[in-house]
Formats: sequence, structure tokens, C-alpha cells
Amino acid sequence: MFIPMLAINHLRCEYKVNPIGLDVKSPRLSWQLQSDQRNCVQSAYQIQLSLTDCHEQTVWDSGKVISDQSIHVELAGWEPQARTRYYYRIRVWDAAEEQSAWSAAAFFEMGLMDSKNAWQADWITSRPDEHDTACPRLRTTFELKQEVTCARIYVTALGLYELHLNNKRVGQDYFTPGWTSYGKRLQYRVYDVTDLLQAGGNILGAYLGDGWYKGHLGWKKEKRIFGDQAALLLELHVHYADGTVETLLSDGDWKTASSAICMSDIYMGETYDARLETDWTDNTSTRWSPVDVLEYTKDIIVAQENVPVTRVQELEPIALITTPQGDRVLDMGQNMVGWVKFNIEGEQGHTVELRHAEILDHEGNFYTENLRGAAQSIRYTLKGEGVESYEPHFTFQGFRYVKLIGFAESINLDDFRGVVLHSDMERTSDFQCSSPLVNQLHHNILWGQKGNFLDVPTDCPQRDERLGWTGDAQMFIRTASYLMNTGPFFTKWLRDLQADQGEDGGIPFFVPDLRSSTSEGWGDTSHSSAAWGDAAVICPWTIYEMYGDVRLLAEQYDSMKRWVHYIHEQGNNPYLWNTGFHFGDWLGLDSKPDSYIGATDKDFVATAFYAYSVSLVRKVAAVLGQGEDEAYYAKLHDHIVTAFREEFVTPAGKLAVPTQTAHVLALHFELLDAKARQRAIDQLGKLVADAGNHLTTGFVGTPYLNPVLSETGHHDLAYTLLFQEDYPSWLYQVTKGATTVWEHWDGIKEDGSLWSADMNSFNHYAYGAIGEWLYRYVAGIRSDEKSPGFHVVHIEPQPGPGLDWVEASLDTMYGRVGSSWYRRKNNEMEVHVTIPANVTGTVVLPGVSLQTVMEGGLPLHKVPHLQGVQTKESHVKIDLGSGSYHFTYKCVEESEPVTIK
Ligand code: RAM
Repeated sequence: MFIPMLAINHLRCEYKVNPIGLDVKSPRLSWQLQSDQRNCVQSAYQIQLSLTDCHEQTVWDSGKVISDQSIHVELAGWEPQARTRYYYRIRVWDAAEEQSAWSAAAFFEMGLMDSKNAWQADWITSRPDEHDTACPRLRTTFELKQEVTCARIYVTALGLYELHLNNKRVGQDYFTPGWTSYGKRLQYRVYDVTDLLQAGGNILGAYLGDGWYKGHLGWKKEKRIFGDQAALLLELHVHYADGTVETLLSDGDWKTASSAICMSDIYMGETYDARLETDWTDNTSTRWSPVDVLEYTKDIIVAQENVPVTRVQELEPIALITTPQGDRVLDMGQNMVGWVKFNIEGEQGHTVELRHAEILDHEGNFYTENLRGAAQSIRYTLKGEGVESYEPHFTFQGFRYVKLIGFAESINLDDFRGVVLHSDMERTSDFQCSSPLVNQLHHNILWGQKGNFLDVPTDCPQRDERLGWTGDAQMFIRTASYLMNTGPFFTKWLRDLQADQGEDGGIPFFVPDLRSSTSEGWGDTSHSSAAWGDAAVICPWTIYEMYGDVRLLAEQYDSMKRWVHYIHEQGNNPYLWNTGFHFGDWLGLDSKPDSYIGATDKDFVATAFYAYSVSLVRKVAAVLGQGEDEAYYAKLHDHIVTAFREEFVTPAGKLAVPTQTAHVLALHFELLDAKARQRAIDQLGKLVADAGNHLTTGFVGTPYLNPVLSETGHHDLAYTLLFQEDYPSWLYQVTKGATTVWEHWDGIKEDGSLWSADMNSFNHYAYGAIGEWLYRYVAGIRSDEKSPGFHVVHIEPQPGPGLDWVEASLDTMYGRVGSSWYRRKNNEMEVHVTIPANVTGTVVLPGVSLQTVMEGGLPLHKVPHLQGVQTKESHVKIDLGSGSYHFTYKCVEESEPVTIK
């Protein structure tokens, strides 16, 4: 096949492939260059927009723009029209002025644009009745007058909706319109329904579910947190061949009826009576009554921001177990999030039930105590008409095991499938190494993300919690952003965080916040814990570093400033944070008995994060060109660091808080002077050694522990921690058969007993933050904050004891970065590196003398454009342009002197 030398592909608009329903004033385009040459950089680009995919009618042409920018390119100076689809194509020039062909056309389609004022439809609802948990149906019928060229539905709901047009489900997304801070922001979605319409009569209907809006939410057994009436808002715009447009609106003419979904609740599960199923067209056995029009604001409606939740994969059960207690239980082989779909045949009126659990207990029995108030139960009553297929609608379960109740004697595993649902983020990386246990850990981290990125980053997906805990999100965001493209996911969530931020700048414990609407409120201590509230700063900064998203920084800048200002105002010392409630080093192993809060002094944690957040806000000010702010935050940071040292470092330079987490934070956030820093480095090594080369850290210390050890000359110790298999360690749970990451280091104890059921999730991603270390240190793929989004990439593989090889890749916005290393016999190393086109970078080869480095079989100095430098640490640093490189060299023994060039 002929491959052109320079080509353009991977076209994205606002991170997305052909998005429909954008309400962005200047949409941003991203593309990737493909070249068979090394050192390919873009010198110019041209973008053309057209109303057709064959580009015969250009509506906007950027002309040739001299720029190397190929991600988030704003279509500046051009204004999109509402409800219009634009096709775009791109071509580029490289440094040698070689021109690519035009890319294939991609498109983006605008939404309502002025969503506040654009809605003509009414909110409609079914009359509340005593069957409050049942899911009503709403429907309308209409005639099409002539041939249709295209049709769109614009829709949202209070609660959740599932649309059907002419008896076919509309769209492939679930849990729509997603979970936002409902009182302040509600997303609408756009569907292209051209192909679902039919000539003549049509029927359009929706199921409404309680969802997060009015179902159970939070651990206080509360419901109706955001409202008590589910409702639908919908517009269908039909474009006819003669150029006219007809609009069908949700209004008082719609009809409502009950449905076969008798109960559906995020935590509780679903009750479905198939005997009550009727066709959308049925008028004989279904009693359709008029809907109510509901007065509810439309001012808060915004276009869909996140990628949708979809069915991402299906799992086959691996076994049917009969437990000692006699239960029949399916084993899905994986702790997963979604639901089970099944086929069943039986008598009319017979009810079966599926219960869901994450684990079996010590004796092998079905265990649900850790679910607390979440029933996770599916009940299905058969209609008795041959094989019936069923899956739930507005609920999801976190489970590996499924207890089957009321099913026939013989069970066929083929009748059951686990449907995995989560926000449909692009998978962006791979990591394999010579240790099967570490590979399983990586797998578990990935599944932690799958299970907990269902529209909102949640702490856990199974018990009566499933909330957007801010602390957990900031701990895991960098790992998450290696594993998948989280740009749109966090863009949406951060807008909710900003919406829920207090007037004083405080940040709720979880976002969306449940406080505002509850009767009792969530108490005084419901917001602004150190390391939790700092998500306001850490999350946008991480998205900036990983995807180069300056717009998000600009959008969140005010919120970040308000957060650090909030801290500044606490207590009577503006440079320390020593008041208020904090989760501290949550679940640290050095906690007092009966406490969840680790031993690290809470004021220490709070002040350390204060300093860190201010240091990031200073960087953001610099990126945004806010010079005065930058100077202000630099000064503020100096003051905090000084106060921190006075308070927490002895005059002799010893950290006054003697925990692993304290040392990790002080080092990672660079809070110490040179003398104290060295003491802290040494002391951290000692603290880990004193704990028998084990960690004692909780949620706050753990994410930074191995990165800090690797950065401070304790890299081998980081590997030692990684490879521990006994409690407490990452691999302990792997050896216990975990398929996701646990909330506690000892969720299941050595003797098989369990951590207290009141808080024992087996799918909590916080400790999965070690994933970042695997990519950033072990494989060594690092971004450069000065050229974010991996426009400059640094590859610094760091082999260590216990691994013979690693193969890793990361699909950045620019294309695939690869880093693999292999330890061969006789101290030989092989390092394979790939840098995508329009990216430059460096590779640092550890423990090597420059003279021995070969690339592609040639000594380095004979390879055109490659120059290595020997650094002090017996590393060789080589500047690289794009391309694939194959380095081989002989490792220098630690003791061997290296000549520095
Ligand atoms: C637990 C949550 C979460 C944590 C908070 C403090 O209930 O599961 O992980 O952030 O507590």
C-alpha cells in the first residue's frame, strides 16, 4: 500500500470525533501528523470549513497559517451558526515545506448555542401518584408532511430519560442527561434521528427514571435530593426537502402512562414486570392520560460536555458456583460496573431476582454487607411468551458475583452477559512488563477507572455512596489521564465544581454537591478539607499538562484563585492552615485505633497542600499572562513556605512530623531548604525501612510516595515497595485475587476476615494512583509543563530490581509515544522510543557511558541529527525529533566511574 510521506489523521473537535450539539463560540480542532521521516514538524496549516462533506462550498478558510500548533486550534475570527453542521478538512506543511494532501473530512455540529433562550418546548411530567418509584412513559404522535432531509432531537430531563422513536431506542448513550449540579447546570443532548423517522405517522416516546435527581443518593438514605418530579424537555426539528422546518415540542398535548419498569433506582436496582409491557402504539390495554406541564427554569441548560456513557464491553460469566450456603452464584471473573442482561424462559408471572456482590466471604458465601443501604437487586417478572431478554434501564451495579434467585434448575451461562458501562473516553495507553503481578495491578487500576468514571469521578460504584469525592479525583486524575483521554470528562466535572463552590471559595467534599438541597444539610463540616478542595487547582492543572488545554485553565482560573483565597482567610495566620475539619491522610495505616485519619498532623497536610495549590495557581497565572497575579502568588507561596518551615521544621532541619506521608509531602511539594531536604530524603528511606520496607501512607501520601522515592535517589526502594506481596502493599490485594483496586490496604485480611463492613469497597481508585508512577517513572513517559500536552516529551525509563522488561505507550493528542526497555544478558540494555510527528523530546538512558550507546546498530555519533550528552548521574541524554529509535548499550555498574563530557 502506498503511504504518503506526510498525512493528516485523527481529526478531533473539542476532543471528540464528529461531535453533535456543541455550544462553543470558537470550537477547537486537533489533528495528528503522520510521516515516514524522522524529525517531522509542522510549519504551517490550513483549515477549511464547508457545509458539505465534499467541500464544494467553503464557508471559511483559514488560509495558510504559519504555526506548529496542531492541537486545540481555535477557529478564531469565525462565528458558527446554531444547529448547523460544518465539515472540516486540514492540510499541513512540514519544515521542508512539503505539503500534505487534504485530510478526509470530519465534522462538528453546533447545538442551540443560546440554550437559555432557545427552548420553545415545555417541561412535561406525569402526574405524581402513589407509585412514586415507577418509571412513567410520555409519548406523542405526529405526521410527516413530506420527504425529510434531516431531523434532530434536542432533549434533556429532570431525572433520566430513554427515548424511543417508532419503537426504536434513540441513541446509544445511557444515564442521560448525565449528572451535573442539577440546580445550577443541566445538560441537553442532540440526536440525529433522520433515519428513525418514517413517512406518514410517527410515534415518539420517553421513559423517565429517577436517577441521581430524585432517587436514593448519599449514605443518609435520602431521596429527592435535587427535586421530586421527573420531567422531560424535548424539541424535534424536522427539515423537509422543500427547505421548510417543522418543530415538534414537548407540551401539554403529550400523553403519559405507566410502564413495565415498576422501580428503577441507581443504588437499589430495578423491578420490571414484563406482563405490563405494551407497545408504544398501544391504545387498548394502556391508559394514556394527559401530562402535566411543569414550571421549571430553562436558564440552567447547557450543551452536553462530557463524552456519553455507553456500553463499552460485555463479559461472559466464567463460572456458576454453588456456595456453602446453597446459593447459586455467577462469577463474572471481574469486579465490574454496569448490569447483567439475560435471557429467560418460564411461566407468566414468575419472578426471578439477581443480587450483586463484589466478593465472596472467607467461607465462599455471597457477601453484601459492604453495600450498606444499596440493594443492587434486579427483579424480573416473566410475561411467559417464550425466550424473554431483559436488561435494566436506570440503575447500575458494582459486582463480580451475581446471586440467582428463582431461576430454573439448569442454568446456561450463555444466557447471561455482564454489560460494562462507563463514560466513553478514548483508551490512550498500554503497559506490559515482565511481572504478571504488576500487569494484574495495572489491569486493576484500569478497571477502577472503568467502574468509577460513569459520568462523574466517584469514590466507589457499589455501596450507597458513589459520589464525586473531590479528594479521590485529584489523587487519581493523572493516572486516569494516562489511561484514557479525560479532557471532556473533567471539563464537565470542573464546571460543576465551580458551580458548587461556595461564595467564600470553599469546595464541597463531593461534586456534584448534595448539601444545598437536603432538608437537614450535611452538617457544618461538609466542605473544604485540605487535599480534597485542592482538586479545584490540581485537576485543571493536570488536564493542562496532559492535553495542553489552556482554555480550561482560563475557565477555572477564578475558581482556583477563590479556593486559595478561602484558605488564606481561615484561622488567624494567613500563611498556615491550622483550622477546620480535614480528612488528613485518610486511611493512613499509622492512624490511632478506631480512627480513619492517619497520624500525619492535619495542619501539616493542610499547610502543605495550601503551598502546593498556591504554587500551581502561580504557574497558571504565568500561562495566562497574568503578570501581577503571578508575582502575588509567588510572594504568597514564599510566605507559606517560610511559615511552614517555622512551624514544622526544627532549626536543625528535621521535619517535626515523623511520618512517611509528612516526608513525602514536604519533598514532593518542595517545601524544604537544601539541608532539611537531604535530611528528609534520608529520613524517608529510614521510615520505610523501619516499617519493614513497607508503606504506612493513606490517601494523601500514597499517590506521591513512589514518585518521591524515585526522584530522591531511592528508586530501588520504590521498586521494593511495588514488589511487596504481603500487607500492606499494592500487590497484597493482587495476590488475594483482586481485579480492581481496594479502598483499604487490608480490605480482606490475611486470615480471610474482612475490614469493617461500614466502609469496605473493593473498587476504589485512590491507591491506583501508583499507575502514574508506572508510566512516568518505570516506563518514563513524561510531559513537559512548558510545552504541555506532550508537545515536548521526555522519556526517562527507570529500570529497577524485579523487572526485566517494560513495554508502554501513550496516545497523546499528537500521536503515540512509545517507551520500552529490555534488560538483556551481560548488562546489555535495549530501549525503544517512539516520538510522534510534530513533537520533540529527549530520552535519558540511565546508567550508561556515552561511548557505548548505539542507535539502530550504529554508534550514536554516526547517526544523523542525534547527539548525546553524558550527565553527572551517569545518564546519557539525547535530544530527539519525531520517529522511532532503537538504542542499545551496556549498563555501567554503579561503582564504575563515568567520564563526563
Ligand atoms: C469515603 C469515601 C472517599 C473518601 C471520603 C473521605 O467515604 O469513600 O473515598 O474521600 O470517605
